Amino acid sequence: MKLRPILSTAVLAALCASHVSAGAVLLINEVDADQTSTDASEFIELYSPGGALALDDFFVVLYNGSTNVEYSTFDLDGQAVPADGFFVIGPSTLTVPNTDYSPSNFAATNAVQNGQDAVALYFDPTGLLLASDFFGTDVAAPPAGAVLVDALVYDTSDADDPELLAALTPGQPQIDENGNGNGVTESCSRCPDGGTALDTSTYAPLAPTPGTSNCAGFTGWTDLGNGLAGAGGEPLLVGTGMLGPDAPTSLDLTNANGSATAALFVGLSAINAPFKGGTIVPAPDLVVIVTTPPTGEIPLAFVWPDTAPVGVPIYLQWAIQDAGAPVLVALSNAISGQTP
Ligand SMILES: [Ca+2]
Ligand SMILES: [Ca+2]
Ligand SMILES: [Ca+2]
Ligand SMILES: [Ca+2]
Repeated sequence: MKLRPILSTAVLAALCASHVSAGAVLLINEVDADQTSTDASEFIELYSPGGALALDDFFVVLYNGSTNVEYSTFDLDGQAVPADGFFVIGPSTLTVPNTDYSPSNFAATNAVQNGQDAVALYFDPTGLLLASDFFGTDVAAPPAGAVLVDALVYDTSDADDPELLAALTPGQPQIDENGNGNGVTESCSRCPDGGTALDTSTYAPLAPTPGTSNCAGFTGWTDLGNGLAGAGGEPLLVGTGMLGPDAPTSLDLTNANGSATAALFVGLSAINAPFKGGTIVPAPDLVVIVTTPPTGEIPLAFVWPDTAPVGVPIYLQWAIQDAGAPVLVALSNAISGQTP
């Protein structure tokens, strides 16, 4: 007589998958694949938001984009994330600061292909898998029981890889390590650290920081209010992105009067002065005059300059010609940030 297992492997895997993602216990946080000349300082940084974490039954698997097949697997059995939450896998030559683990199969040079390729993190709830079970597997067919925890599909100025993206991070962006033209001196970095498993939208090419935060000293935007409604209500200014060297930033104005003259006030200090029946927050050091498009929306995306002065506050607010405003000028809310 055959005993029926109480829980099938598939059910067990599903249970553990929900456990792993619900706790968001471990994420890929940073990958540096490309350096100047021969790549000898490649690393993969994992991040545990909760701090120390045993890494038994976790595997880091590298996939080659041209074949969509595994080319290196690092078995993390017996390893542990230290209390600071950052765990660095790098070469045994210790060319990478803060290296926590140098697997014997992590080559001294060219261990991490430059893309279009992928790094994936799996958990094995069965406790039965070996690194060799991953060897030569197609990205779409990992060994039975392996649960995908997190992944990054990346490149160095290459086209997107449809097979890797579909299998690992469907609907998510592929990250270009060379997105700022500095691939050899920057890495694919999540900022803020951690984030949501399998969501790659917060990666940016930033300076390599093995074993430490990818965006220490970076700041976000603060909404300072003080909007003044026009005919269609208050124009809304939203700043997104972390302010830091080479970090993607956007300043998006919506709900403004269309086809109207508008002025963006930029200041390095706040004045909070009465203005057109409302309050202007920035003490203007720079005023940019434009005509709003008919949609009344002005998206402005840019990369925060790495030459920006350090520790300087910046204040922004729009004023838009609007017949529905008390003195014919509507104001967006003001926002502020601080250069890192
Ligand atoms: Ca490389
Ligand atoms: Ca790099
Ligand atoms: Ca491919
Ligand atoms: Ca880091």
